[in-house]
Amino acid sequence: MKLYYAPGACSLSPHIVAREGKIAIELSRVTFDGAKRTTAEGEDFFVVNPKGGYVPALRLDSGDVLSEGVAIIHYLVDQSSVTLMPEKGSLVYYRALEWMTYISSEIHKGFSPLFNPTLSDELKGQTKEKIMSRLAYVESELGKHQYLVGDSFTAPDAYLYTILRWTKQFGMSLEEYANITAYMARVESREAVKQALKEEGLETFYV
Ligand SMILES: N[C@@H](CCC(=O)N[C@@H](CS)C(=O)NCC(=O)O)C(=O)O
Repeated sequence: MKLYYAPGACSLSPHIVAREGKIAIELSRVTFDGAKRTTAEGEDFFVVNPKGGYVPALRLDSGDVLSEGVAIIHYLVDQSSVTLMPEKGSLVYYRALEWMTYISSEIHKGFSPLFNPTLSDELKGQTKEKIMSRLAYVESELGKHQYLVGDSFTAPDAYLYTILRWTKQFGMSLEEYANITAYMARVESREAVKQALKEEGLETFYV
């Protein structure tokens, strides 16, 4: 299997899940150069992922390509013998799905305007304020246990950690959120996470 990624992008979350799950994947870095996107192998990435040329995408051994981070993560979880999601059918399983959806639609996509270099300072400020207000809920939930759905790491933790790393990139302080800050350090100190960061050439920020 080959994961198409860009360093530090949301593709880091399936990368972490693969490393946590001890799943052998190859990595292919996608280079964004203006309107052009090229894989490490020189393919036009818009051909690999015609939905919009965005990462992540996962090429299966069959040659089929899966896109959408949440779907890729679930695919990887189901390939692994390591438990990375609560037991299917349990309430906590649906809590994990609830988190995946919330992170995807409310937090991940909440950051999207900040990647637009032409965004006005006013809109930047409003966007950051909205993200921070969403994080107030995350902060209170993380006061209850070590990870999002209990005291064990599960797939939504890979996703939340990946997205919240962007607060550094955009100069957003997590100082007022002690539980989130401790959580980021907890996730980042995991060997699989450190390995994925290293493979993408990324720094550790929290440990
Ligand atoms: N719906 C996609 C969105 C993925 C996405 O936002 N990818 C970003 C990186 S985090 C990207 O490749 N952006 C480039 C672009 O949209 O042109 C998913 O959830 O996987």
